[in-house]
Amino acid sequence: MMKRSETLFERACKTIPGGVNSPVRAGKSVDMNPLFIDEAAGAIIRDVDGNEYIDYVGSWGPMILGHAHPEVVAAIRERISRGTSYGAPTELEVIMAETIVEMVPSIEMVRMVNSGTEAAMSAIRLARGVTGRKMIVKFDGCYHGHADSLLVSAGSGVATLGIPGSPGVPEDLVRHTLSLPFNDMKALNSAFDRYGPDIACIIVEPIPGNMGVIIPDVDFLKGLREIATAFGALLIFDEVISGFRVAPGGAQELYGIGPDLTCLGKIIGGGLPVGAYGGKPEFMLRMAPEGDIYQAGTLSGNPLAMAAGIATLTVLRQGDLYPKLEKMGNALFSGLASLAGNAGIPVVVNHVGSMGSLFFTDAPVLDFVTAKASDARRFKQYYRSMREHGMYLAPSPFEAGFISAAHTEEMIEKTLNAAASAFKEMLN
Ligand code: HOZ
Repeated sequence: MMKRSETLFERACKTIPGGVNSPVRAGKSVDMNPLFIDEAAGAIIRDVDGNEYIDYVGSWGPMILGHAHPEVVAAIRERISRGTSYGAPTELEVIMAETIVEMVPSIEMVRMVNSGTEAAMSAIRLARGVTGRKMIVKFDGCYHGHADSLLVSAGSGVATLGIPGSPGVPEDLVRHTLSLPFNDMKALNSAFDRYGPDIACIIVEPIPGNMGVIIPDVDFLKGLREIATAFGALLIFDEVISGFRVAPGGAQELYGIGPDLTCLGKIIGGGLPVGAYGGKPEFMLRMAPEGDIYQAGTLSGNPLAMAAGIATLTVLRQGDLYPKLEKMGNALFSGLASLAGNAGIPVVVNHVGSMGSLFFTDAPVLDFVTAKASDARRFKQYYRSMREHGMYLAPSPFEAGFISAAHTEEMIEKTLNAAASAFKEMLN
C-alpha cells in the first residue's frame, strides 16, 4: 500500500509547483520525496504515516527550544483568542523591540517584517538609500533570501538545485551585485579598489549556513568592518540563522564585531513567520514614516508571532541553554567526524555550537568552491541511510543541521549509532 506521504506528495504536485511551498523541502538532490509532517514535539518529528524521526532541521533554524515548547504554546494560546491581526501597534511589538535591543549588541532600533527575505531586502534598500549608491557586495554561497539582487551565486536551494541565476531577475539589477569568495580578503580588497566609492553595502552571513556551515576567519570579518568603514559603505550582518543561535547576541557577540545593520528571522518568531532588521538610529530613522525610505507590511509585528518570539527569547535568556547546546554540538559533530574517520570515509565537519554540517571531502571547506567540491553522491547515500534509521536531516549538503535544547544525550548517541551504520553501508 502506498504511504500517506507519497499519496499526499502526488496530490500536492497537481496544485503546488513541485509539491512544496519552498524548494529546499523537495529532496530532489537526494532522489527522495518529502515526508509530510503531522506533528512534532521537542526534538521528535512525526510524519503522516506515524514514523518518528529525531529532527535536525528544526524548521531550518527557528526551533532552538524544540517543537511545541510549553511556554511558546502557552503564549500563542493566550493571544489567539484575542484576535490574530490588527494592523495596528501593540505592546508586544514594543517588548519584542526592547528585547532585541537588549540582546543584540549593535541594534538600537529595529523594524519587524515577516521573513528573512524581507529583512535582507529592506536592509539593502536602507543601505542604498543612506549612501545614495547602487552596488552591493555579497559572498558566493551565502543566501539572504530570494530578493532579486541577492540571488546571484546564492546558497541554499539555489545551490542544491544548481540554479546559476534565476530567470525573472533583470540583468540591469544583477550588475549592481558583486559576489565574492567568502573568507577571501584579497578578493574583497580588489573589489573595493575597483568599485569602492560605488558600493552601498557589504551583506554577509557572518557564519554562513546556506552552503553548509562555514567557519569564518575572524580576521576576514574584521576586515569587512574595516573596509566598509574606510569606504563609507554599510556592513550588514545577516544573522537570520546565527542570531540567538550561536550566542544570545548572535555572531556579532561571539566575535565582537559590530555591523551597521543586522537582519534577523527564524528564532525571533518562535516558529511563526517573522523577520526583522535593525541598527543604529542614524540609519533606522531614515525609514518611513520618520524618514524617506519606504518599507511596509500588513502583518508586520503580528501579535501571534510576537508572542511566540518573546516567549522563545525569554526562555533563552533565563536558562543556561547555550553551554548545553555547545556541549551537545561538540558531542554530535566531533562524534560524526571521528566515526567517519574510523570508517575510512573522508569528511570535514564544520560547526559553531549547535549548528553544523558534514561534508564528504578531505580538503578544508572554507568557501563555496570547497563546499561544492564535496561528494554529492556520498551525501545522498548518507542522507538516505540516516532517514531510514529515523534521522530527519536537511536533504542537501548546502544546509546546516541544528540541535535544539530538547535534544538529549541519548538522542545524540542514537544519531551517532545511525551514522556509524550509514558510514558502514556507504563502503559496501
Ligand atoms: N535559509 C533557509 C534554508 N537554508 C530557508 C528555508 C527555505 O528556503 O525554505
